Amino acid sequence: MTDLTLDSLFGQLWQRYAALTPQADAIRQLFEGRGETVINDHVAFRTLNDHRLGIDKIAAPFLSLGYEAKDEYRFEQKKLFARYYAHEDETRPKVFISELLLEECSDDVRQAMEHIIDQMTEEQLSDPLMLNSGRCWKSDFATYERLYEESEYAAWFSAFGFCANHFTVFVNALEGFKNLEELASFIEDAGYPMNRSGGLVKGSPEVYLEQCSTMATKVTVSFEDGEHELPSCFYEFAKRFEMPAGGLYQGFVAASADKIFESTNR
Ligand code: OOG
Ligand code: NI
Repeated sequence: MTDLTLDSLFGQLWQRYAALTPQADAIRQLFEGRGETVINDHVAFRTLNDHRLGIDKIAAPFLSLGYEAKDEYRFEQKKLFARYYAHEDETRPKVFISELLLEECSDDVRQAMEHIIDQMTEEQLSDPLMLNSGRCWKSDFATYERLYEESEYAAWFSAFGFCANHFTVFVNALEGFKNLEELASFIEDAGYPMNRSGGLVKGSPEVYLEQCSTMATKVTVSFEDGEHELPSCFYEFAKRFEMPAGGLYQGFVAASADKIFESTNR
């Protein structure tokens, strides 16, 4: 990992993400076609709270490249915990990593997720770039459907594994949109439906953060028991507001994040 730089890490992450999420590159190009410069606010990852692949494991390459752990968030209903990481160079995207709390899941979900981990080889488990290694296990659609009943997050993870779940455009750096509503209409007019769970725009200036996201692209996933079209990854848009003490708010907002997770719903 000695040769790894932030540029190459984010480049590799974007490559896998864009391949799974053609809408992201298409939307980015639409912005650039309007003369905008696209800067990322954050990149998000999903994992399980097993020590072999938990948040700390996903965060390791970022920590080795100068990132520091910041605030933590808890999503009771979804049985998730999350932490974000930031670089002192504020032009670098923040990194938001969540994990499913296996001890809070039913025996059925826990066993299915343990079956996934058991299939990972030593080499896969010790890969410093595990965060971008995709699905490292065999998986079947019957299990996906069962998992989906209890945890959409668990089902998504069983189908897609390790990758950037979304990149997020830093809207403050865009010039041609008055607000997120206007930006969302532009994206919907281009043919990409937005996530309306909890309303189109999540958050407000009062919590110093407004966010919206597309619904994840549907891609063909090959399971042991056939191929199915499932939501993969999505694109998010975040606008940050000035805090009374000065400077833009840098954290996340749990109530908004709770709804952003639903961008991978079927
Ligand atoms: C993360 C959802 C939360 C945000 O910006 O609040 C989030 C996910 O869907 O994995 O990204
Ligand atoms: Ni996000």
